[in-house]
Amino acid sequence: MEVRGAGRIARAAVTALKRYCDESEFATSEELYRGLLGAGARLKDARPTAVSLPNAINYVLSAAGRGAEKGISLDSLVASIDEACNSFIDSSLRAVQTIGMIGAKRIVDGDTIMTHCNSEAVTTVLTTAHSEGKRFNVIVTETRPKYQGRITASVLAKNGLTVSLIPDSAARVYMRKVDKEIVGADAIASNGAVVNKIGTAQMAVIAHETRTKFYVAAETYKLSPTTMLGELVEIEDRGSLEVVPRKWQESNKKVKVLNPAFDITPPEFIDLIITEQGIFPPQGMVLLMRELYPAPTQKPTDASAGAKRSDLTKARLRRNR
Ligand code: RUB
Repeated sequence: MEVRGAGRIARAAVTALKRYCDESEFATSEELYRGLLGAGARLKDARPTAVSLPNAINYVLSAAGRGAEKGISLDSLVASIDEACNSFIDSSLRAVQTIGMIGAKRIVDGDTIMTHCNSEAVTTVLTTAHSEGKRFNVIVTETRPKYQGRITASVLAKNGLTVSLIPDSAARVYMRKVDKEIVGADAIASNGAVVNKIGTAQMAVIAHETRTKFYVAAETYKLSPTTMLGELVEIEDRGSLEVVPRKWQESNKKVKVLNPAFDITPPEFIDLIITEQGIFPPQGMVLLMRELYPAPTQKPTDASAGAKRSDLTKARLRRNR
Protein backbone atom coordinates (compact mmCIF):
# COMPACT_ATOMS: atom_id res chain seq x y z
CA MET A 1 0.00 0.00 0.00
CA GLU A 2 3.01 2.31 -0.16
CA VAL A 3 2.40 2.51 -3.89
CA ARG A 4 -1.27 3.15 -4.64
CA GLY A 5 -3.29 3.34 -7.84
CA ALA A 6 -3.16 0.74 -10.58
CA GLY A 7 -1.13 2.86 -13.03
CA ARG A 8 1.51 3.78 -10.46
CA ILE A 9 1.64 0.15 -9.28
CA ALA A 10 2.40 -0.97 -12.86
CA ARG A 11 5.12 1.64 -13.33
CA ALA A 12 6.64 0.84 -9.92
CA ALA A 13 6.80 -2.87 -10.81
CA VAL A 14 8.49 -2.16 -14.14
CA THR A 15 10.97 0.16 -12.38
CA ALA A 16 11.70 -2.66 -9.91
CA LEU A 17 12.40 -5.08 -12.80
CA LYS A 18 14.74 -2.53 -14.37
CA ARG A 19 16.65 -2.14 -11.08
CA TYR A 20 16.75 -5.91 -10.66
CA CYS A 21 18.52 -6.22 -14.03
CA ASP A 22 20.81 -3.25 -13.55
CA GLU A 23 21.86 -4.02 -9.98
CA SER A 24 22.04 -7.84 -9.79
CA GLU A 25 24.98 -9.86 -11.04
CA PHE A 26 24.41 -12.57 -13.62
CA ALA A 27 26.92 -14.73 -15.49
CA THR A 28 24.77 -15.42 -18.56
CA SER A 29 21.68 -14.09 -20.31
CA GLU A 30 19.80 -17.35 -19.48
CA GLU A 31 20.52 -16.77 -15.79
CA LEU A 32 19.24 -13.19 -16.04
CA TYR A 33 16.07 -14.31 -17.84
CA ARG A 34 15.36 -17.03 -15.25
CA GLY A 35 15.92 -14.52 -12.42
CA LEU A 36 13.62 -12.02 -14.13
CA LEU A 37 10.83 -14.60 -14.42
CA GLY A 38 11.06 -15.23 -10.66
CA ALA A 39 11.12 -11.51 -9.83
CA GLY A 40 8.12 -10.95 -12.14
CA ALA A 41 6.15 -13.71 -10.40
CA ARG A 42 6.85 -12.21 -6.96
CA LEU A 43 5.82 -8.76 -8.10
CA LYS A 44 2.58 -10.06 -9.62
CA ASP A 45 1.57 -11.40 -6.20
CA ALA A 46 1.96 -7.99 -4.54
CA ARG A 47 -1.46 -6.57 -5.54
CA PRO A 48 -3.61 -9.29 -7.12
CA THR A 49 -6.50 -7.08 -8.30
CA ALA A 50 -4.63 -4.44 -10.32
CA VAL A 51 -4.46 -6.11 -13.76
CA SER A 52 -2.12 -3.32 -14.90
CA LEU A 53 0.52 -5.11 -12.81
CA PRO A 54 0.67 -8.46 -14.68
CA ASN A 55 0.09 -6.68 -18.00
CA ALA A 56 3.11 -4.42 -17.38
CA ILE A 57 5.31 -7.26 -16.15
CA ASN A 58 4.32 -9.50 -19.07
CA TYR A 59 5.31 -6.72 -21.46
CA VAL A 60 8.84 -6.67 -20.04
CA LEU A 61 9.07 -10.46 -19.70
CA SER A 62 8.02 -11.03 -23.29
CA ALA A 63 10.65 -8.56 -24.56
CA ALA A 64 13.23 -10.40 -22.43
CA GLY A 65 11.91 -13.77 -23.63
CA ARG A 66 12.37 -12.82 -27.28
CA GLY A 67 15.98 -11.80 -26.58
CA ALA A 68 16.69 -14.94 -24.56
CA GLU A 69 15.18 -17.15 -27.31
CA LYS A 70 17.55 -15.59 -29.85
CA GLY A 71 20.48 -16.24 -27.48
CA ILE A 72 21.62 -12.59 -27.40
CA SER A 73 24.49 -11.54 -25.12
CA LEU A 74 23.99 -10.59 -21.48
CA ASP A 75 24.65 -6.90 -22.20
CA SER A 76 22.20 -6.86 -25.10
CA LEU A 77 19.57 -8.56 -22.96
CA VAL A 78 19.99 -5.97 -20.18
CA ALA A 79 19.70 -3.22 -22.81
CA SER A 80 16.53 -4.69 -24.33
CA ILE A 81 14.94 -5.10 -20.88
CA ASP A 82 15.81 -1.48 -20.05
CA GLU A 83 14.26 -0.37 -23.32
CA ALA A 84 11.05 -2.33 -22.67
CA CYS A 85 10.79 -0.86 -19.14
CA ASN A 86 11.31 2.70 -20.37
CA SER A 87 8.86 2.22 -23.20
CA PHE A 88 6.16 0.94 -20.81
CA ILE A 89 6.67 3.82 -18.38
CA ASP A 90 6.65 6.48 -21.13
CA SER A 91 3.54 5.01 -22.76
CA SER A 92 1.77 4.77 -19.41
CA LEU A 93 2.47 8.42 -18.56
CA ARG A 94 1.37 9.49 -22.04
CA ALA A 95 -1.83 7.44 -21.71
CA VAL A 96 -2.76 9.25 -18.47
CA GLN A 97 -2.19 12.65 -20.12
CA THR A 98 -4.29 11.64 -23.14
CA ILE A 99 -7.11 10.42 -20.88
CA GLY A 100 -6.88 13.80 -19.11
CA MET A 101 -7.42 15.64 -22.40
CA ILE A 102 -10.20 13.34 -23.65
CA GLY A 103 -11.99 13.26 -20.30
CA ALA A 104 -11.76 17.03 -19.77
CA LYS A 105 -13.99 17.51 -22.84
CA ARG A 106 -16.83 15.85 -20.89
CA ILE A 107 -16.71 18.49 -18.15
CA VAL A 108 -18.59 21.77 -18.53
CA ASP A 109 -18.70 24.99 -16.51
CA GLY A 110 -20.91 24.70 -13.45
CA ASP A 111 -20.69 20.88 -13.21
CA THR A 112 -20.56 19.09 -9.91
CA ILE A 113 -18.37 16.01 -10.19
CA MET A 114 -18.10 13.28 -7.58
CA THR A 115 -15.16 10.88 -7.36
CA HIS A 116 -14.16 8.02 -5.08
CA CYS A 117 -10.69 6.91 -3.91
CA ASN A 118 -7.54 8.24 -5.55
CA SER A 119 -7.12 7.70 -9.25
CA GLU A 120 -4.38 9.43 -11.22
CA ALA A 121 -6.47 9.08 -14.39
CA VAL A 122 -9.40 10.87 -12.72
CA THR A 123 -7.34 13.62 -11.08
CA THR A 124 -5.68 14.26 -14.47
CA VAL A 125 -9.11 14.62 -16.12
CA LEU A 126 -10.16 17.10 -13.42
CA THR A 127 -6.94 19.14 -13.32
CA THR A 128 -6.82 19.26 -17.14
CA ALA A 129 -10.40 20.59 -17.30
CA HIS A 130 -9.55 23.15 -14.61
CA SER A 131 -6.38 24.26 -16.43
CA GLU A 132 -8.51 24.76 -19.57
CA GLY A 133 -10.45 27.38 -17.59
CA LYS A 134 -13.54 25.32 -16.73
CA ARG A 135 -14.97 26.03 -13.32
CA PHE A 136 -16.76 23.23 -11.49
CA ASN A 137 -17.11 21.68 -8.03
CA VAL A 138 -15.71 18.34 -6.97
CA ILE A 139 -17.05 16.15 -4.17
CA VAL A 140 -14.65 13.45 -2.98
CA THR A 141 -15.74 10.52 -0.83
CA GLU A 142 -13.21 9.85 1.91
CA THR A 143 -12.85 6.15 0.94
CA ARG A 144 -12.67 4.15 4.12
CA PRO A 145 -10.80 2.31 5.44
CA LYS A 146 -7.57 3.80 3.98
CA TYR A 147 -8.92 7.30 3.25
CA GLN A 148 -7.42 7.67 -0.21
CA GLY A 149 -10.14 10.31 -0.82
CA ARG A 150 -8.14 12.67 1.39
CA ILE A 151 -5.19 12.38 -1.01
CA THR A 152 -7.46 13.21 -3.96
CA ALA A 153 -9.06 16.16 -2.17
CA SER A 154 -5.68 17.50 -1.18
CA VAL A 155 -4.18 17.17 -4.70
CA LEU A 156 -7.19 18.86 -6.29
CA ALA A 157 -7.29 21.71 -3.77
CA LYS A 158 -3.55 22.33 -4.27
CA ASN A 159 -4.26 22.63 -8.00
CA GLY A 160 -6.85 25.33 -7.31
CA LEU A 161 -10.04 23.25 -7.73
CA THR A 162 -13.08 23.72 -5.48
CA VAL A 163 -13.34 20.52 -3.43
CA SER A 164 -15.50 19.08 -0.65
CA LEU A 165 -14.70 15.89 1.23
CA ILE A 166 -17.62 13.78 2.47
CA PRO A 167 -17.96 10.48 4.35
CA ASP A 168 -18.67 7.55 2.00
CA SER A 169 -22.02 7.11 3.72
CA ALA A 170 -23.09 10.63 2.65
CA ALA A 171 -22.82 9.84 -1.08
CA ARG A 172 -26.56 9.39 -1.56
CA VAL A 173 -27.35 12.68 0.16
CA TYR A 174 -25.14 14.60 -2.27
CA MET A 175 -25.62 12.54 -5.44
CA ARG A 176 -28.74 14.50 -6.45
CA LYS A 177 -26.55 17.57 -6.87
CA VAL A 178 -23.94 15.68 -8.89
CA ASP A 179 -23.81 15.85 -12.72
CA LYS A 180 -21.10 13.22 -13.25
CA GLU A 181 -19.39 10.62 -11.11
CA ILE A 182 -15.90 9.76 -12.44
CA VAL A 183 -13.86 6.88 -11.01
CA GLY A 184 -10.70 5.00 -11.97
CA ALA A 185 -10.21 1.27 -12.47
CA ASP A 186 -7.90 -1.49 -11.31
CA ALA A 187 -9.21 -3.91 -13.88
CA ILE A 188 -11.81 -3.97 -16.65
CA ALA A 189 -13.43 -7.27 -17.62
CA SER A 190 -14.39 -8.23 -21.17
CA ASN A 191 -18.10 -7.62 -20.43
CA GLY A 192 -17.28 -4.02 -19.41
CA ALA A 193 -17.56 -4.61 -15.65
CA VAL A 194 -15.10 -2.42 -13.76
CA VAL A 195 -13.11 -3.45 -10.70
CA ASN A 196 -12.20 -0.49 -8.52
CA LYS A 197 -11.83 0.53 -4.87
CA ILE A 198 -14.42 -0.88 -2.51
CA GLY A 199 -17.47 1.39 -2.47
CA THR A 200 -17.35 2.18 -6.20
CA ALA A 201 -20.21 -0.21 -7.00
CA GLN A 202 -22.53 1.38 -4.46
CA MET A 203 -21.69 4.84 -5.87
CA ALA A 204 -22.68 3.49 -9.30
CA VAL A 205 -26.00 2.18 -7.99
CA ILE A 206 -26.78 5.53 -6.37
CA ALA A 207 -25.75 7.37 -9.54
CA HIS A 208 -28.06 5.09 -11.53
CA GLU A 209 -30.94 5.79 -9.16
CA THR A 210 -30.50 9.56 -9.52
CA ARG A 211 -29.77 9.38 -13.30
CA THR A 212 -26.29 10.79 -12.72
CA LYS A 213 -23.74 9.99 -15.44
CA PHE A 214 -21.20 7.41 -14.30
CA TYR A 215 -17.82 7.48 -16.09
CA VAL A 216 -14.67 5.39 -15.68
CA ALA A 217 -11.23 6.79 -16.65
CA ALA A 218 -8.68 4.04 -17.26
CA GLU A 219 -5.66 3.18 -19.41
CA THR A 220 -6.17 0.19 -21.70
CA TYR A 221 -3.49 -1.83 -19.89
CA LYS A 222 -6.14 -2.27 -17.20
CA LEU A 223 -8.13 -4.49 -19.55
CA SER A 224 -8.03 -8.06 -18.28
CA PRO A 225 -7.61 -10.36 -21.30
CA THR A 226 -8.11 -13.55 -19.29
CA THR A 227 -11.69 -12.48 -18.54
CA MET A 228 -12.38 -13.24 -22.23
CA LEU A 229 -11.86 -16.88 -21.23
CA GLY A 230 -14.25 -16.55 -18.29
CA GLU A 231 -11.57 -16.07 -15.63
CA LEU A 232 -12.57 -13.83 -12.74
CA VAL A 233 -10.49 -10.94 -11.41
CA GLU A 234 -9.21 -11.77 -7.93
CA ILE A 235 -10.41 -9.34 -5.27
CA GLU A 236 -7.74 -8.50 -2.71
CA ASP A 237 -8.81 -9.12 0.89
CA ARG A 238 -6.95 -6.95 3.34
CA GLY A 239 -6.37 -7.21 7.09
CA SER A 240 -8.98 -6.31 9.69
CA LEU A 241 -6.64 -3.81 11.37
CA GLU A 242 -7.24 -1.39 8.50
CA VAL A 243 -10.88 -1.32 9.66
CA VAL A 244 -10.72 -1.43 13.47
CA PRO A 245 -7.98 -0.72 16.05
CA ARG A 246 -6.21 -3.77 17.50
CA LYS A 247 -7.52 -3.00 20.99
CA TRP A 248 -11.12 -3.06 19.77
CA GLN A 249 -10.57 -6.29 17.93
CA GLU A 250 -8.98 -7.93 20.97
CA SER A 251 -11.94 -7.02 23.14
CA ASN A 252 -14.43 -8.17 20.47
CA LYS A 253 -12.89 -11.47 19.43
CA LYS A 254 -16.22 -12.91 18.30
CA VAL A 255 -16.65 -10.23 15.65
CA LYS A 256 -15.22 -11.19 12.28
CA VAL A 257 -14.01 -7.99 10.60
CA LEU A 258 -14.00 -8.22 6.80
CA ASN A 259 -12.07 -5.92 4.50
CA PRO A 260 -12.40 -6.54 0.76
CA ALA A 261 -10.30 -3.88 -0.98
CA PHE A 262 -12.16 -3.72 -4.31
CA ASP A 263 -15.62 -4.33 -5.76
CA ILE A 264 -17.12 -4.87 -9.18
CA THR A 265 -19.41 -2.41 -10.91
CA PRO A 266 -21.59 -4.16 -13.50
CA PRO A 267 -21.59 -2.63 -17.02
CA GLU A 268 -25.27 -1.64 -16.84
CA PHE A 269 -24.36 1.03 -14.26
CA ILE A 270 -21.57 2.53 -16.36
CA ASP A 271 -22.23 5.12 -19.08
CA LEU A 272 -18.76 5.50 -20.60
CA ILE A 273 -15.19 4.29 -20.22
CA ILE A 274 -12.62 6.97 -21.07
CA THR A 275 -9.34 5.47 -22.31
CA GLU A 276 -6.30 6.83 -24.14
CA GLN A 277 -7.70 5.13 -27.26
CA GLY A 278 -10.98 7.04 -27.04
CA ILE A 279 -14.32 6.82 -25.25
CA PHE A 280 -16.29 3.57 -25.26
CA PRO A 281 -19.51 2.24 -23.79
CA PRO A 282 -18.69 -0.66 -21.44
CA GLN A 283 -20.14 -3.06 -24.03
CA GLY A 284 -17.34 -1.97 -26.41
CA MET A 285 -14.62 -3.32 -24.12
CA VAL A 286 -14.73 -6.81 -25.57
CA LEU A 287 -14.03 -5.46 -29.08
CA LEU A 288 -11.19 -3.28 -27.83
CA MET A 289 -9.77 -6.24 -25.93
CA ARG A 290 -9.93 -8.48 -29.03
CA GLU A 291 -8.10 -5.81 -31.02
CA LEU A 292 -5.41 -5.21 -28.42
CA TYR A 293 -4.89 -8.77 -27.20
CA PRO A 294 -4.88 -11.78 -29.48
CA ALA A 295 -6.80 -14.79 -28.18
CA PRO A 296 -4.49 -16.57 -25.72
CA THR A 297 -4.40 -19.65 -27.96
CA GLN A 298 -3.53 -17.54 -31.01
CA LYS A 299 0.04 -16.54 -31.97
CA PRO A 300 0.71 -12.82 -31.35
CA THR A 301 0.35 -10.58 -34.40
CA ASP A 302 3.61 -10.20 -36.34
CA ALA A 303 5.95 -7.36 -35.53
CA SER A 304 5.26 -5.44 -38.75
CA ALA A 305 1.59 -5.05 -37.79
CA GLY A 306 2.62 -4.12 -34.25
CA ALA A 307 5.08 -1.50 -35.50
CA LYS A 308 2.21 0.62 -36.81
CA ARG A 309 0.62 0.75 -33.39
CA SER A 310 1.46 2.60 -30.18
CA ASP A 311 4.07 1.15 -27.83
CA LEU A 312 1.42 -0.06 -25.44
CA THR A 313 -0.54 -1.71 -28.20
CA LYS A 314 2.61 -3.58 -29.14
CA ALA A 315 2.94 -4.50 -25.48
CA ARG A 316 -0.44 -6.10 -25.50
CA LEU A 317 0.12 -7.92 -28.75
CA ARG A 318 3.25 -9.51 -27.40
CA ARG A 319 1.94 -10.27 -23.95
CA ASN A 320 2.10 -13.68 -22.31
CA ARG A 321 3.76 -15.93 -24.89
C1 RUB B 1 -6.69 2.73 -5.84
C2 RUB B 1 -7.88 2.66 -6.73
C3 RUB B 1 -7.86 3.54 -7.95
C4 RUB B 1 -7.44 2.69 -9.15
C5 RUB B 1 -7.13 3.56 -10.37
O1 RUB B 1 -6.69 1.68 -4.89
O2 RUB B 1 -8.80 1.89 -6.55
O3 RUB B 1 -9.14 4.06 -8.21
O4 RUB B 1 -6.27 1.96 -8.83
O5 RUB B 1 -6.05 4.41 -10.07
P1 RUB B 1 -5.40 1.45 -3.95
P2 RUB B 1 -5.12 5.03 -11.22
O6 RUB B 1 -5.20 2.74 -3.19
O7 RUB B 1 -5.79 0.31 -3.07
O8 RUB B 1 -4.23 1.13 -4.85
O9 RUB B 1 -6.03 5.80 -12.13
O10 RUB B 1 -4.17 5.92 -10.46
O11 RUB B 1 -4.42 3.90 -11.90
